[in-house]
Amino acid sequence: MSTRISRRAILISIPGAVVFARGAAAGLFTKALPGDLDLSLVRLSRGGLYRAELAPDATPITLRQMQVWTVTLQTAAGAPVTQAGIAISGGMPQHGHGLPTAPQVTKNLGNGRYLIEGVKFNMRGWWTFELAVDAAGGADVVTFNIIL
Ligand SMILES: [Cu+2]
Repeated sequence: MSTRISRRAILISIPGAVVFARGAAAGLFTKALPGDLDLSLVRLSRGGLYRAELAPDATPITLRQMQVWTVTLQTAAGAPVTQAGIAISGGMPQHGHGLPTAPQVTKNLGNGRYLIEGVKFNMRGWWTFELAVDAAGGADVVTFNIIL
């Protein structure tokens, strides 16, 4: 009698666990896009120190192809930021992973323009592309949102 009851309890609890696991997985992968997502390729840094403009080498931005981009950096007042250190990171906030490549600034083009090589996106969705800028005016971060 008691084994019959516990067996029944197991049979009931297994589908429950499956439903719970599915729900948890769905929660991980279907986070809604923030409604106020700014998709502009011209953005002010978080602390307001810099204004950055991203120029992909081709638009619309392609999937699974190595790209060369240019970023133009200015102070908030509009002066070119000519000697900046720029570290690049990013990823997909909804998926919890970073960029598939490690893009880097490979050339200072002068007048606040910098060449970024090694940009690639390997899936559709919402990507962030972050520039950690370190220059005479201080350190600040510019975040771009890109939807592919
Ligand atoms: Cu992803």
